[in-house]
Amino acid sequence: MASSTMRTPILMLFSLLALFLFSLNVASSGSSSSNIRTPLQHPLDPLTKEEITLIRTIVLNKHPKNITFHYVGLDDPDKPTLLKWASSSLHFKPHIPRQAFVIAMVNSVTHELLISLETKQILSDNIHSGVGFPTLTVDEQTEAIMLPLKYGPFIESVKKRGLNLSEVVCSVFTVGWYGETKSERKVRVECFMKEETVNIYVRPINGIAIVVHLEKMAIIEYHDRNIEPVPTAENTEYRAEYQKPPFGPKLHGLASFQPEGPGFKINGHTISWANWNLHVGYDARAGVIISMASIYDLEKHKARRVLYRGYISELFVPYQDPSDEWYYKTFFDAGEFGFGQSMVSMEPLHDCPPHAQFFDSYFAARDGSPSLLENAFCVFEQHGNIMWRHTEAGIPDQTIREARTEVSLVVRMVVTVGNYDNVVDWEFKPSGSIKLQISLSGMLEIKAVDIKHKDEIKEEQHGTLVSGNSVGVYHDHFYIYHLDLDIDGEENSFVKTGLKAVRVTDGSSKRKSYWTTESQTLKKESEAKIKLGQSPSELAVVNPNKNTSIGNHVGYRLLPASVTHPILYEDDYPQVRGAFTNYDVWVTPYSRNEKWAGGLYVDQSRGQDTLAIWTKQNRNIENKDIVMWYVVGIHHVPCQEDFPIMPLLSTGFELRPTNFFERNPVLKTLSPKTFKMPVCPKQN
Ligand SMILES: *[C@@H]1O[C@H](CO)[C@@H](O)[C@H](O)[C@H]1NC(C)=O
Ligand SMILES: *[C@@H]1O[C@H](CO)[C@@H](O)[C@H](O)[C@H]1NC(C)=O
Ligand SMILES: *[C@@H]1O[C@H](CO)[C@@H](O)[C@H](O)[C@H]1NC(C)=O
Ligand SMILES: [Cu+2]
Repeated sequence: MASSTMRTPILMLFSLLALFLFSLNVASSGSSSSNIRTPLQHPLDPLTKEEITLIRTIVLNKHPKNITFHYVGLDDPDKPTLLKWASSSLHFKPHIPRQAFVIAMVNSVTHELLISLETKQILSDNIHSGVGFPTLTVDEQTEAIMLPLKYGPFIESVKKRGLNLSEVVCSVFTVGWYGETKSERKVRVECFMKEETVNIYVRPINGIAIVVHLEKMAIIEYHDRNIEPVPTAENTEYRAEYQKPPFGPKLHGLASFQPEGPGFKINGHTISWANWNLHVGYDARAGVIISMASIYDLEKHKARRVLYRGYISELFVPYQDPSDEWYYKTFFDAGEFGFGQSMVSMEPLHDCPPHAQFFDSYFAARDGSPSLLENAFCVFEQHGNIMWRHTEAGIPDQTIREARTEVSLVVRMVVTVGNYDNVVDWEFKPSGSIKLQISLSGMLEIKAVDIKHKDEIKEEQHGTLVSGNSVGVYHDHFYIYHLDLDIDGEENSFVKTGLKAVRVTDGSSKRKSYWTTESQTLKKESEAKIKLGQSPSELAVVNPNKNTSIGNHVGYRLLPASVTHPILYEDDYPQVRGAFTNYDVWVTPYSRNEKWAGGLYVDQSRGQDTLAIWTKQNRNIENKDIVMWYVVGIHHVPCQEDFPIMPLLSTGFELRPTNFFERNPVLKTLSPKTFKMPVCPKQN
C-alpha cells in the first residue's frame, strides 16, 4: 500500500479513487457490512456485535456440535504493522486485516482458533494439550449453581439445618491446584441464604462441600461435615430504600454544567482530550485496554508516544484459611472468570459523574453469540485538584499568588466477580502523568462460625469476627499491570536509581553524611526483578537514544503504591501459580505471546506459563522494546466497617514524566474558566 512518504500525484489519484470505490461499497452493501471497516475504525477497536456473530458462524461451520466458546477476542495486529498504521496519514494507512482469536471447547477438547474476518476463514485450529483450562463461561456457572437445588443430599442438608430451600442461592468457585497429577474441569459450588436480604455473601451455609464436574454438568462429590449457624439477615441490607432513619451525615449536591461542552472528542474508541490522544479498547478477559497513548508536546510541536498498551493482566486473590472448606479459595479473576466479561454496567450519576460518556461492549456467550454489556465503561473529566501553585511572600510590598486548577481525564470500569467490586481508573493529567487507581468495594467473603463475641474465640479463625457468627477471612488482592511503555519510540531501557548515603570522612563538611544517587541501566530480565522497599530507589523506563536539550534521557518513572509482598511460601501451590507476584516489578522484552502473567490457561494451572517462568530466559532488556509489569497489592485483614458492605478501599500508582519534557509542561496551561450557574428570575 501507499505510504505517507510517497506523495506522488499518481498515488494521490489512486488513493482518491480507492476512497471513492470504498464509499460506494459501503453505500451499496447494506447488511453485509460486518467486515467493512469505515475509514475511522481503529485496528484495535473491540469486536463488534456483528463480528462476534460472524465468528460464531465461521467456527460453527467447522465444529457444528458440542462446542462452547470460552474466549472470543480481537487478535491484535502485529506491533510493527500497527505502528506503521498509526504513523501513516489518513488516506495512506496500510490495510490491517481484522482477525479474531477464539478459545473453544469441542467435545471437551480445547481448541485455539485464529479467524480471518475478511476471508471468513479459519486460519488455524490448534488443540491445547497442556495443563490448565480456559476461562469459565458465564452460562456454565449459571447452570452449575442450579444443580444443588435439585440434589437429594443437599435438600436433606438444608432441611437438617431448618432452612427454606426456596431461599437458597448458590455461587461457583474455582478449585485451584494442589499438586494433583490429573485434572478435570470442576468447580466448587457454595450456597447462601437470600431470605430477608439480598446480601447473600454474608449469609453462607457452611459445612457443605459440593463439587461439580463442568463437562458432565453434574455433582460428583458431596459431603456435609458440620453445621454452623447461618448468620442472621439483621443489619445486612444495603439498598437505600430499605434503610431506616436516622440517615446521615447529609451530603450536599453539586450542579454539573459544562457550557463549553466536554473537553474530549470521541471518535469510535479513540479519545483526544487536552494534550492526550489514546485508544480505549475492551477485551473479555482484560476488560478496558488503553492503547497508543501519546501526549502533545507544545515545544516540540508534535505528539510523543508514551504507552503502547496497558491493562490488568491478572488478579490473584488467595484466601488464608487452610481448612477443608476454604483452602482451595485462591482465585485468579482474569484467567478463571474473565475480568472483562465480569464487568458490570455502570450506574449513571453514581458510578460516573453526570457529564460522563458511556461505552457499550460485547463479549461472546457460551454459544458464541454476542452478549451486550451496556455502559461497560465511562470517560469523564475530573475537576477540583490543584495542578500547581505558589505564593511568593518574599518580595517586599508584593504578594504573588499563582494557582492553577487541574482537570484530568478518567477512564473507569467496574469489575464485579461474585462478592467483590473492583473499580479501576485510568487518569490522564495534562502534566503527562498517568495515575492508575484500584478501589475495592462489595462484600467480604464470610465464614459462618458459632461465635457471637470475640471472647468466645478459642482457636485460630483465619479472619476477623466482623459481626455475630461471621468471620471475614484474611486474604490478598494482587493486580498485575501489563505496561508496555514506548517512551518516544520502542527502544527503551529500564533504569534503577539508588539513593545512597555517603559518609563524610575527610572533614570537608560539618555534616557527617548526605545522600546521592547512583543510576544503573538494567541489562537482563534477572536484574530487573525488583522487590520494592528494600532500599530507596527510583525506577524509570527511559529512551536511551533520546535526550533533552540539556542531556538527560527522556523517561517516565514509576511511583509505586504502598509495598505489598506475598506472604505465602514460594513453594506453596497457589504461590507457584501466582508466582508473578514474587516481585513487584518485572521487565521483559516485548513478546506478542506474553500477555497473561498467570498463563493463558489459568483454571487449575500449575504455574508453568507465568511471568516467573518466561523471565527465566533472562533475555536482554537494554535498548529494546520492553514491557514493565507491576504488581499492586492489598493485604486484607477485614474489619467491622467492611460489613455488611465495604466503603471503597483504594490503592494506586503513577507513571510520571521524568526529564521527558524540557520543563514543566503545564506552565502555560491556564486554569479552566469557571462558570456561575445562570440565576433564574424569581417566579411570582
Ligand atoms: C456430542 O456429545 C454427545 C454426548 O457426549 C455425543 O454422544 C455425540 O456423539 C457428540 N457429537 C459429536 C458430533 O461429536
Ligand atoms: C419459603 O420461601 C418461599 C419463597 O420466599 C416462601 O414463599 C415460603 O412461604 C417459605 N416457606 C416457609 C416455610 O417459610
Ligand atoms: C545523551 O546523553 C548521554 C549522557 O550525557 C550521552 O552519553 C549520549 O551520547 C546522549 N545521547 C544522545 C542521543 O544525544
Ligand atoms: Cu479484600
